[in-house]
Amino acid sequence: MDSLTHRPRRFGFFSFPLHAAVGCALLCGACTRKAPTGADPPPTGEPQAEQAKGQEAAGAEKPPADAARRFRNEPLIKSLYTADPSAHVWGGRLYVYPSHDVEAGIAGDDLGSQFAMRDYHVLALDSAAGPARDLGVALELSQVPWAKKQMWAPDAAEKDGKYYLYFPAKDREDVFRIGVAVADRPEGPFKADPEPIHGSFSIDPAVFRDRDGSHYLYFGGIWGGQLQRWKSGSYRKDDEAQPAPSEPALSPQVARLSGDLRSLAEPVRDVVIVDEAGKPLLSGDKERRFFEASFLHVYEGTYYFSYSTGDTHFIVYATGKSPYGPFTYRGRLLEPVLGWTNHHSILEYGGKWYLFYHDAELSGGQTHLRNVKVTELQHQPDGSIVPIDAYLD
Ligand code: FUB
Repeated sequence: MDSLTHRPRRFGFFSFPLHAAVGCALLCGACTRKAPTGADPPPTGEPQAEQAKGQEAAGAEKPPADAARRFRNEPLIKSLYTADPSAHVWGGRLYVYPSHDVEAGIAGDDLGSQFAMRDYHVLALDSAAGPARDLGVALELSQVPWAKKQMWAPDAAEKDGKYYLYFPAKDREDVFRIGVAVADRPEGPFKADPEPIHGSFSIDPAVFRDRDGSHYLYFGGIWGGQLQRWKSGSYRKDDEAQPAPSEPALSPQVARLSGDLRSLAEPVRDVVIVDEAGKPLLSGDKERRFFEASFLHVYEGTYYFSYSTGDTHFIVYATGKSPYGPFTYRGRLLEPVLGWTNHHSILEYGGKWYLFYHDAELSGGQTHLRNVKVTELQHQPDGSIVPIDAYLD
């Protein structure tokens, strides 16, 4: 299927999508696409008036041609808005650590200011098909001494019966850092370390445990994720420039974690993603280059690094022989979803592989009000992944 025929039309980075207007029509039953059931309570903390404000912004637009398409999967939970799902199995049980989206009444911009999340909830699933149950608030912004705002995509790890929540947030100087918080139970409550992880920066932490028990922290995101401000090696507030289109793209970052999982055991290094000729992907190669949402999994001894291409809206993957890379680009694994962002995790459970992802079905297409979903993922005998379309037709 030609992805261009169903790519949602969007206006600026993280800005309000055209689909929001479509959402109004869907909720009125005007289209055939599945709409949130009327019996569901409105998500907590998101006043209807605030949602309507957003819908007016795109109200003048006409629905795109793909508005009548049916979604492949249902939201895992409808009582709150969730995004950026990091799924784990602890003690044989499935948990999801998502972002908790809220309507903060902040206008969308290219830095993602409207993503003004203030806490994390943990979800539990009784089966991979869902639904998910909300286990409550695991960590709040007010409990993190160094953080000022914007609790973005988290991840979690477990070691020796302790649970570790990794999360990005802006510090008092509006610099994104990555923090860690520790709990005795998967659902928290988590207690945050007083300072962010030394040497961390940018967004979207993802923790990978290798077979030898070592843990690696991947992170980074361009544009609102501020990775470009660090390209000189130190933070430059006004340096928003990406490399020239013919230059190598900015790389995601990785470092091995120390044994207590609360600090970096080594200097951060670039995760280099190369093309089939071994050349680093270029900044102008927007359908393949890294944007945000790092994730690493291993399948049959091969390391798969997957990520979002951001402004082209794909989840793509690259493979390598080490958790450090380099990784060779292999292809797309998730086509664009409803909403601007695309963010995922991949997990084996009960002998099958699953992709956890999000879209904005529940809010009718409001990019900053998303919902997590799950679908099965297939590795083929040659190691490639069968690309997933979030729509049925
Ligand atoms: O949820 C806020 C941001 O949107 C995440 O950090 C990105 O990965 C994107 O999903």
